[in-house]
Amino acid sequence: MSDILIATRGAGSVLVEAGYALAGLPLQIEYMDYTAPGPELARLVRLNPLRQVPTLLRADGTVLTESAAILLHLAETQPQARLMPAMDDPRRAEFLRWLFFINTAIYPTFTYGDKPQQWVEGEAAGKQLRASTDRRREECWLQLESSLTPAPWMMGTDFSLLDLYVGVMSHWRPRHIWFGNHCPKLHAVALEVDAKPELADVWKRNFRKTEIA
Ligand SMILES: N[C@@H](CCC(=O)N[C@@H](CS)C(=O)NCC(=O)O)C(=O)O
Repeated sequence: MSDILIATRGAGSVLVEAGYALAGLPLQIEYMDYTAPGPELARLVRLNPLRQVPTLLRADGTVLTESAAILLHLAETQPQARLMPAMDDPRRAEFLRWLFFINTAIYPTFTYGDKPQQWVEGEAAGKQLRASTDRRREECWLQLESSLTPAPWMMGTDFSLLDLYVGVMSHWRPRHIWFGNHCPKLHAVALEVDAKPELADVWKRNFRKTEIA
């Protein structure tokens, strides 16, 4: 029996779809729309009170949430997939730093900026929250851009989960064109990730049209 991923096309669950594809593991994907009220959302909330995808139902009956937890566990249990620097690799600490930077500084900007009316009252406050979280996200990406020199991957010669996050998140606001103009090194990584043949089916399922320019 394979793990079951509760997913929304184009959302953070793409990261897990891609991780499983790179590890060559079977995965049953159940797509739903996390923004649409109904029985599928009610089930998601029961499994993950944060009502977020990815939510993973593991073959052993346990539930796993948080993309980084799911992917780090995958990397640990599937070392042949080489999804992160090994324990004794000097780049490991830096890898962890930026993985958590993306997850704790960048990802929440979507949580609070995507649906600002969930967090503040009034149109003006909503617009302000949207704008400030968008700005904060751009600042974070610029910090990452100036901190690492991909060659060709974020951690140097070896692909890692960091590349996956950059690749997937470049499809989201501020999107590829902004990355091309402001973060050319990250943009180059995103293009390489999008071109990975092992991930072609994942992209097809999730991003109708890649708006890379
Ligand atoms: N920290 C979580 C964030 C997941 C997340 O924010 N997913 C979005 C879709 S990309 C979501 O489900 N948003 C709905 C919500 O937060 O209400 C993770 O890394 O898995």
